[in-house]
Amino acid sequence: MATFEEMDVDTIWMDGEFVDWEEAQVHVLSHALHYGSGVFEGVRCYDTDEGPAIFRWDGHLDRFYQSAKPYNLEIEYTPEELTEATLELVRRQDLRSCYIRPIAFYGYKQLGVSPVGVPTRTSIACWPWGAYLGEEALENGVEVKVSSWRKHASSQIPTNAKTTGPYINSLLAGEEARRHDYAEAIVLNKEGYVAEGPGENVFLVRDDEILTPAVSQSILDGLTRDTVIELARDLGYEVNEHATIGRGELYTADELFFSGTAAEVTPVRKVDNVEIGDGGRGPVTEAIQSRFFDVVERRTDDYDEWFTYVET
Ligand code: PPE
Repeated sequence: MATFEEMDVDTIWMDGEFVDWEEAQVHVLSHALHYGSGVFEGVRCYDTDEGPAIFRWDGHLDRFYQSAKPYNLEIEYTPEELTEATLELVRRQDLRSCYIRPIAFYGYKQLGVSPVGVPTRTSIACWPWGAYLGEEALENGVEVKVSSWRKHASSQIPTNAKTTGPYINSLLAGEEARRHDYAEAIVLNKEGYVAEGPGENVFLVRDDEILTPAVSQSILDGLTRDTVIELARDLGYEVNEHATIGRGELYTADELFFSGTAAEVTPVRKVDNVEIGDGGRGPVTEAIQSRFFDVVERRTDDYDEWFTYVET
C-alpha cells in the first residue's frame, strides 16, 4: 500500500478550515488517542465520465452522525457544511477517484475517561486508495481464516456505530490471519455465529440464495452491504439479509464474498484452507461484482440517486 508521502495530496479539512496536510495535527494528550473516542466514515469517490462521483455520500454522512450519538459526541458541523468541505477538498486536490475519511473525536482539554467538557474535533481527508485486498483479489478471491478472536457483542459496545476504539478487534483478527498467511479474517460473534470481516461484511451463496448476517449479529450495517442486497434483488436473486450463519456453513457454501467501501466486492476462495465451491470467483459473485463496478463507475444510468457529483 502506498504511503501518504508518496501521494499527491496536500490539503485536509479540519475544524472548519482547509489546512496544509502536515498541519493537520492533534495533541498527544487528546482524549481519542487514549480512549478510542472517535467515530469515522470511509467513503469512495469514483472516476466517471461526469467527473468524480461520491458513492452513497448521504448514507455515510447519516451513519456518521448516528455513530456519534451513543457517545454524546457533538459534531459541530451540519451535513451541508461537511458535504461542501468534502467536495471542495476533492476539487482542490484535483482528485479523480479517492477514498474519503471523515472523523470526529474528543480532543484535548483534560484527561480521564469522562469526555464531559472536552471539545470535539472534526476532520476530513481524502487520498487515492486502490483495491483494499489487492487487484488480483477482486478477480481470484482471497483466502481467509476464521479468527480466534470474537467480535464484541452489541451489549458491550454499540456495534452499529463506526467507532475508532473497537477497531482494535479488527486489528487483532486481521493480523492474526496475516501472520498465518491468510489475506483476511472472518470474525464470529459472541454466540459463535458468523459476524463479519475486520473491515467487511460477509455474503454467502447457497442453492441460488444469497444470505448475509442480520444487523443484530454484531455487524456494521454496511452501505456496500445495502448496495449488494439491492443490486442482487434487482438482478433477480433471492436475498436473506436477516440470516444467522453458523461457522460450518462457511465451508459448505457455494460461494462467499466480502463487501465494503474499501473492499468493494471481493470473492473469498478459501476458508481455513478449505476450498469454497470451485475455489475461485463464483458465478453469482461475478454477476454482482460486475454489476457493482458498472454502477459505481457509471457505465449505467441506473441508481443515479446514489451519487454526489463533485463538479458543478
Ligand atoms: N464491517 C466493518 C467492521 C467495516 O469496517 C466496514 C467498512 C464494513 C463492515 C463495510 O461497511 P461499508 O463500508 O459501509 O460498506 N470498513 C471501512 C474501513 C476499512 C479500513 O481498513 O479502514 C471501509 O471499508 O471503508
